[in-house]
Amino acid sequence: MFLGLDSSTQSLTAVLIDPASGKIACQMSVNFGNDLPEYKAPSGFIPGGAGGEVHSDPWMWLDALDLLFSRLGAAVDLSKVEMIAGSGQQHGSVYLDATFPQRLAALNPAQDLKTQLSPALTRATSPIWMDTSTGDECAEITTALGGPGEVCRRSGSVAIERFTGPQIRRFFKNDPAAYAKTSHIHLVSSFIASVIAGKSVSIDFGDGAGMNLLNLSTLKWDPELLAATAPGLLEKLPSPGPATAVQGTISRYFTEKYGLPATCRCALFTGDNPASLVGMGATAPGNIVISLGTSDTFFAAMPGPKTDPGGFGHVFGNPAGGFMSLICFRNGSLAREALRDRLGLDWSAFERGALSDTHDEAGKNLMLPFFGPEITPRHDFTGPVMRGSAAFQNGSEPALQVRALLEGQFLNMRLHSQWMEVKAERIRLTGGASKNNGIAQLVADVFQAPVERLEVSNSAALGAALIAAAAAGGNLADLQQTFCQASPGAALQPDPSLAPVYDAAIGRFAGLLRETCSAGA
Ligand code: XUL
Repeated sequence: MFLGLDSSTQSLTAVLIDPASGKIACQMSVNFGNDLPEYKAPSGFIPGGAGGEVHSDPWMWLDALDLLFSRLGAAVDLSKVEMIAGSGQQHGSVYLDATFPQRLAALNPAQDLKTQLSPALTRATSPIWMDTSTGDECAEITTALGGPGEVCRRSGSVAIERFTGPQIRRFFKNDPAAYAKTSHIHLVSSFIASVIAGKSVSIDFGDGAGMNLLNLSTLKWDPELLAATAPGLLEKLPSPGPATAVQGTISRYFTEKYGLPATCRCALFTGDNPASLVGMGATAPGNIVISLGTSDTFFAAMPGPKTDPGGFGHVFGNPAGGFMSLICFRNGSLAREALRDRLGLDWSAFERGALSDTHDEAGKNLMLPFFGPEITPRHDFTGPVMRGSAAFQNGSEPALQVRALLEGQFLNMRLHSQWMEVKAERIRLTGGASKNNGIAQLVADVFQAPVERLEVSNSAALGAALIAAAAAGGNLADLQQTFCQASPGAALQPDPSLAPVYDAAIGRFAGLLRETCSAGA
């Protein structure tokens, strides 16, 4: 059996797979807010951060590991687990002193992880991907490199507030003494992997690419980016490596305490999005994944290396080899819920509005679907911008607004993913809103591609379990064939009569976006 762990913003999830039977043997989560209320982080991060700071408590992640393994050990026989791999929320970082490796090597099963490891932390809390506090540091790194194009050419993204390099620079500037005491800087993924392995392990290329520090041509830390970020950084960073690199057997702490076999090995951990690419069965080009969550993400395997000239998209490592692109849209469910509440609708009315009732109005009205600041495109919208019929503008037909909001979201995705030059042969849709048939049909129509939904919901943890099986010698494509099946009957075909409608609408949408952003509205 193979175990995949995903340490995400709100929970730590395990998926245990049995490739011999083709079955998922167990899925289980520890929810930080519900299961560890003493950390007062109902959504997994410390509420009330000032100046755009969003941090989490690494002690909580350690307690969650102990809790998850004690529950897993009680529910299933862990003695058959051959290999563990995992993933973590991207960009978040953990800062540790020189005692970290000794502490890992000496972990005592009679005590808990937190008591033994937390004295090694040089920064009490960890900045995570929701943090937007590093605008100055992004500007400084960009200037040092000679412009955003150069940062992007090297690292696959322009300097981004939530990325780890700018976060490290801010720590160095605000607390140079604590920075000097730091000997190891880990990502969430490589931190958890180190605890499992009982030694400080590498950062994988997939997650490492989300730091503004990895040179994507050499797959090594980039000397100029390091120098622009903070002094002495190279010595503090683990070396980068491929996700399937086996690190050795797991720590005695887990074998003695939770019944994993002494022969169980572990691979590197990657980012949650690269792991999801695997778990959605989309590591080969031609498959697009759209995840409709709090924010929406659009990601895909890339046929070759390419960066976004607009500076919105990111390039991460594809755990199956090569690269993947990812674009993040902040106004996802946030905007869908804002309009639903504003119009006083429920989700089923939303579905009818998006689909059958307004089919003849497809592409006629336009909405820039941003109910607050957006990152793709980067603009401080103060509310949606609307152009169209009187009934649409004055809200007398709410269904028209629902259709225009969803069309706007998917036209915006189509527009901002054009740089990838990937023809979507099929779209795999995931995330809470993907279950809504009306929304799923609109995705198919706007992109003119079939839409599929998979049976599994924990795609990152499943992807990690598949990476573990591949690291043990399994064939990843065969494993995906077995575990990443589309739900029967849940595939939707695009309506071809709408192809010219959306081809025309995308030009008008881009025009309205240009006009609005340049007017500063
Ligand atoms: C990607 C990103 C998020 C986190 C969420 O760039 O910031 O998707 O990985 O876990």
